[in-house]
Amino acid sequence: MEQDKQVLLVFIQADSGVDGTSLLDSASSGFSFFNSLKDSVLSNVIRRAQFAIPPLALMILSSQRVSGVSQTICDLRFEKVPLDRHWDMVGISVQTGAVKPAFELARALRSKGIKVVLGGPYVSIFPDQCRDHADVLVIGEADDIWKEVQKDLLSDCLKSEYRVGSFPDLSCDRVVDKHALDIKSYFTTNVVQTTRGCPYSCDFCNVHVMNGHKLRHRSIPAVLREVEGFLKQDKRIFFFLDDTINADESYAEKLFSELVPFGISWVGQATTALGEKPKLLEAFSRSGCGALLVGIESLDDGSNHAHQKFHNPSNRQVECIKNIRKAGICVYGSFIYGLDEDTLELPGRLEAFIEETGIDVPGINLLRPIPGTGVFDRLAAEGRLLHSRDDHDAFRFSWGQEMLYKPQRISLQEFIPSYTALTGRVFTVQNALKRAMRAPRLRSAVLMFNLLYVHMYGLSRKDLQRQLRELA
Ligand code: B12
Ligand code: SF4
Repeated sequence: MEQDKQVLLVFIQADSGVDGTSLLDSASSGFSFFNSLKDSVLSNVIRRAQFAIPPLALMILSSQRVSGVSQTICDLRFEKVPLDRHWDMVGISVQTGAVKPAFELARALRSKGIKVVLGGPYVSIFPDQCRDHADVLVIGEADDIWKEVQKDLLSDCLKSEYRVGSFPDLSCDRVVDKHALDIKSYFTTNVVQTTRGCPYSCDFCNVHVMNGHKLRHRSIPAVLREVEGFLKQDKRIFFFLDDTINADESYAEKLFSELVPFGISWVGQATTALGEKPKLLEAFSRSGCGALLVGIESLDDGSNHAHQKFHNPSNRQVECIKNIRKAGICVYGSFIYGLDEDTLELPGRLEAFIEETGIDVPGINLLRPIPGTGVFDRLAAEGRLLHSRDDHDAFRFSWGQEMLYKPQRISLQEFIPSYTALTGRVFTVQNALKRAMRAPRLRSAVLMFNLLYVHMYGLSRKDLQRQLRELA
């Protein structure tokens, strides 16, 4: 009997960030054995405990089965590429900030005669930059076309490019399963997406570029079946990966009301507008929502507008966040300091806002101009990027550890000390304990996140101070 063709699907680890923060330049830490041991232990804890969820994209692809092809997922956050086994084809998911390690892996595999397929956000936005690094490119959302690629592999007629003509229709039922995953590596494997696309156009984001502005829905019965099926293998918490789980309020209300009997607990991402919708809030709370990440970005409407973010006006934020927390849902508030209209008085307001609202886990990010976003092109045109616009490696994934552009209204020499002073005040052990004590739920998780941030923002300050010295 002929053996199945073996396909490996690889998810690349980022240098830093949620994949396990480390100093961008370890020499600046004043190397000591103790320091590096502590940093590597904490980096491991962060990787495993913080967001150790499987790559849904690769679960979706491996669930598109073709007879005669066997698929395995390799997540480089937890394992090395298993080169001791035979692979007919390796697919790599290329994210924009991790292009370099993806291309290096592709080169190493191709030198061994293994066929390499590249897909994912970077390939979909910058196919021309990827051509020389792959045997096959898949451009766009590959939910359906992946079967065609596998069939062509079987008949030995792979094309050099597969381009998805239109966004896949999510309303037809595609089963997502976990057979290709190593379930025990993860904090949970219950990752579900109910909609794709985003009606908004924030210029620092490329979700609307990759997935379009129209919200595409999966059918509610299909999502319910998926939740039921997932629960049989893994009873842990669910992550709903939709960018805005309340984007279509009536769909969300129906879905989460129907999920109440499943007795799950879940987390997701929402806009603060949820705080003004009591029925939806109640459906979220009753269906087991423990925490929501909300993107607040700047407290200055002018700044948000300068970046094409018009939803969530600042005068309604406080009330909305309080209402969400009153419903028993923790709030992870994600801010960006350094947007175009931000000034040096913003940090004081931000600290007061975190206190007033009682935000359980604050995340104070630096703007990351990601190639392929509106803000990247604008900053390049205005001469405000700190690296050449063609050097995509320079715009790597990292935590709030380096400035990649010049803020509009604050000089870098003033901005960096102002940001590091802010994170130094917000992320203290004392504040971590206080936030955990007052959290409406999930107190140990709130404590863990806040304590990890004390460590991570400490590293961010060291890297930024080094950058400031270099700039001087
Ligand atoms: C869940 C999530 C995470 C999770 C899981 C990571 C993951 N990618 O699965 C965690 C929390 C770990 C995470 C971490 C980070 N994330 Co994140 N994350 C998301 C989120 C919300 C959903 C990802 C998802 O599952 N989408 C659904 C799937 C189905 O879509 P997809 O990944 O695009 O895959 C489709 C196609 O691209 C293609 N495809 C993808 N891979 C491959 C591979 C092959 C071989 C083929 C053929 C096709 C193919 O087919 C898929 C099916 O249609 C997205 C936003 C979004 N809407 O996508 C951000 C997003 C991917 N993250 C982003 C960022 C910046 C990060 C971090 C850098 C944050 C940080 N500072 O540390 C890290 C980087 C981690 C890493 N190693 O890449 C950016 C990436 C920007 C970019 N252009 O690359 C996004 C787009 C958010 C944004 N607003 O810009 N993230
Ligand atoms: S940041 Fe969120 S709301 Fe804004 S465009 Fe991206 S996904 Fe949509």
